[in-house]
Amino acid sequence: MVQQANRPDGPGATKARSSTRDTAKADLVVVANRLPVQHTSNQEGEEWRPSPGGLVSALTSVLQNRNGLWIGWAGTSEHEAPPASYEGIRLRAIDITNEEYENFYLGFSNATLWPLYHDAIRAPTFHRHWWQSYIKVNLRYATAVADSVAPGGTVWIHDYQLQLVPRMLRELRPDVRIGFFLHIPFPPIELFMQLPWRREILAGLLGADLIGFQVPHAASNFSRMVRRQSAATGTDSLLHYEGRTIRIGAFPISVDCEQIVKLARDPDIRARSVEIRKDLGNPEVVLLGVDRLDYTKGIQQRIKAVAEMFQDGSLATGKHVMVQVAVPSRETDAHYERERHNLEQVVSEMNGENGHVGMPVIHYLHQNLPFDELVALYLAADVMLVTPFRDGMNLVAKEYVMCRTDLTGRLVLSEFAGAAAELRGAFMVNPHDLEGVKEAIRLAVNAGPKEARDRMSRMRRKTYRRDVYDWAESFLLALQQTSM
Ligand code: GDG
Repeated sequence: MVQQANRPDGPGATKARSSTRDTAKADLVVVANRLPVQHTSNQEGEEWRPSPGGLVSALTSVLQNRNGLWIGWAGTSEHEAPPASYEGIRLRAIDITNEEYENFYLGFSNATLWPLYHDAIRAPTFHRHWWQSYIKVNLRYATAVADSVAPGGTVWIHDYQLQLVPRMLRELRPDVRIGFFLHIPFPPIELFMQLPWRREILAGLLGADLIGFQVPHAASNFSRMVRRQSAATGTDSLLHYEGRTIRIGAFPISVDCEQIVKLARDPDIRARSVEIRKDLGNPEVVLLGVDRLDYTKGIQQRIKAVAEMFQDGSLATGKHVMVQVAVPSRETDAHYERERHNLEQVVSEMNGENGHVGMPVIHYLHQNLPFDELVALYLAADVMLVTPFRDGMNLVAKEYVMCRTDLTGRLVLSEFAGAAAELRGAFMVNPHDLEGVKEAIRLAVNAGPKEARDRMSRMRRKTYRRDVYDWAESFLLALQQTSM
């Protein structure tokens, strides 16, 4: 992966997991479901590598400057322990048993909270034993943090898997400053009310001094919910609860703009994008989708729209080609298995009905690609299709925009992605409205160079203004300014 060139097991990395306990307590602790390293095996052997992505780079950089520690699950219990340090920051691994993986992770996190927080696109499942496991694992994280953070230190907790940690940690360590950031949407009141443990989740979050969301709408959903369900009073941005003041705000996440622009200008990657277009038969227009294979991303619906356009003649075989990358995700979950099965059926129908020999209309990759290959694809694509039914932000949209240094390329974007609030130059769609999606694709495909340029430069200016490093710094600054 190009995004993170330095290896966590390189010179200076130590191997013993317990060594984190021997060193001084950390001034800043990041707590996330996963550590920033992942175990990989290839022909050369096995190793721990940095997890790709701008989030890891940004959090690593703030931790490096502040005697930092990252606490999370290594993603496996079958291999040797992860390194005790990475890029000058210490790592502390949380153990999760196979049973907890089933109940806490696949169960409560991904089959209860994930669908509930994404507008219940799939019916959320509620099981009491999943909830018990969620409490148990959250307490394990909270205890590890309490044991690792310096007096008066700062703790930044991430995402929906760890919503009870703020309160648990406050009870163990009232001296520390606690921030929480939710990467996914916070649902409207009517949906959140379904959760049998809604009060406990809200109380868990209210243990923080600052609670951050991707967009103002999510922040206000949360504040209104809290005022209705608890003794908290206040406004959308400031709550008073149990004698404390809690700040609520929107902190839209972004990407590593400089890094992406650098890759987009790399001659090898540019040459690769030309090669990709050639391999696709040098069509007039390449349409691209890149998503984790997840039912929230609207992949099938988008492919259906494109298929209908081939049928009604607005797209033509040979002249227009679509590429869909669907990155394997949560494969042991039945919902995801079904999603993959249905998606592959739609893809093969589309090719069966519209393709010619040696000329499919959609190229489908169920793979995790190296990031520079992804950049080459972004460069090869004339029209990027990002049509989730609901998405906290959607970084793919921002990555595409940052890659288009020559101001070409058009983005079709769901109004239900957090990114829609910033990327106003996109062709906006309601992904549930198939005719509307087709019309937006038609407009994007046929947009003239001047219109495309105006739209793209508007989106690039906006994205450039705040990258992922600014996001991390602004959250931590707001956290430092909270009253304790
Ligand atoms: C959650 C929220 C929020 C994709 N395919 C490959 C690959 N990717 C990378 C992309 C991008 C990331 O994965 C996907 O990020 P998204 O934001 O689009 O979506 P989620 O995974 O659902 O993320 C989301 C985000 O958290 C951050 O807060 O925006 O709303 O759901 O960076 O580049 N990377 C590589 N190979 C691939 O094949 N290397």
